[in-house]
Amino acid sequence: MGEQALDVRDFDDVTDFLTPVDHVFVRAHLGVPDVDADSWTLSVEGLVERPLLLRLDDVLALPARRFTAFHECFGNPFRPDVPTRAVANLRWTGFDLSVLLDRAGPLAAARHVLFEGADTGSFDGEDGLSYVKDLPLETARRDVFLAYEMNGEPLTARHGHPLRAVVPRMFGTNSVKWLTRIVLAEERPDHMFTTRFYTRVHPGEQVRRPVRAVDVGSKILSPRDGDQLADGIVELVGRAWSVGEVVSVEVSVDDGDWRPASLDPLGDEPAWQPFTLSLRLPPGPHRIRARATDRDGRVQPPPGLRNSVHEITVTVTPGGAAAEA
Ligand SMILES: Nc1nc2c(c(=O)[nH]1)N[C@H]1C(S)=C(S)[C@@H](COP(=O)(O)O)O[C@H]1N2
Ligand SMILES: [Mo]
Repeated sequence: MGEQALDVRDFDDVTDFLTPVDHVFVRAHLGVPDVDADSWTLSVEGLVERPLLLRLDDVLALPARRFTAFHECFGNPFRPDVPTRAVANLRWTGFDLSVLLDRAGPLAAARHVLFEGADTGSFDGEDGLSYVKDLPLETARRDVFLAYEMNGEPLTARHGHPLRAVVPRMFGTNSVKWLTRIVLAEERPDHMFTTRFYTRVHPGEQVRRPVRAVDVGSKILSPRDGDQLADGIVELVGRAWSVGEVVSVEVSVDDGDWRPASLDPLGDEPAWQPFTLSLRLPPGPHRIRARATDRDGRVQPPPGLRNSVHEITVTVTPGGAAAEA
């Protein structure tokens, strides 16, 4: 069975700290469902003392919390080593999953939490699928957020209206959109998107693990790959992110030495970290690369892996300011 297009829409990178909603990539494996907010419900069921069934008004009445987090797609599950560099930074409004878990009361046997969306369809030759992800109960209780707003606006249909999961510092695949069902169970669910796709073997390991915590990454947002620059004095702008703080971003031009960029520290929120570097480029084509290192010492690898060093090529047209220097 061939590869499927998961990109609902192409995206254009912008240098805003918060990515405007219409510049955020959209991924949907089973198509975008048409969810009617008036009849939508969310259930919390399985190994709980008190199963819950909430309507949208119930969800909106809970005390709201907001935070900013980067949002990164793992990439195409058929080609897990190919970089797609689909990443955004978004402000979410909603509440912690723990609020619902406390109300429902997990039974002692509950070990895993399954999240299911309203989208249904076929994928990789299998029909009648829904989008299902799972996390260990303790991880879900600590990390999962349920959001109804992106950048202060109700979620759009494509991004999971009316409610979606958001799991900061984990790949976007875990952030189930159009959320309708939360099930507590003893075992992990065996499913297309839990145990078949979105698993990987980390370097130096033998076991296949679910795709969860992000890799260290960086992306040059300006200039853009292929840009023709009239001026050789360039203010490079990019963003870096990881599970923890990124402690350095280095830039190399035309295979020259790695030079440190100026990098914003990580604040209290799991947002991406801006970096900048002023460059003086002579006329002609130039290859610019960026490489992030996080506080655990993880470094972006050379080409061949999904989070490899980000590389762009720009051309300074003759007669630019640096040419006179
Ligand atoms: N229900 C559902 N949730 C989903 C998906 C999906 O296909 N169906 N795709 C996942 C993937 S792979 C990613 S990267 C993010 C993308 O979120 P976005 O489209 O809002 O950017 O949603 C995740 N949640
Ligand atoms: Mo994704």
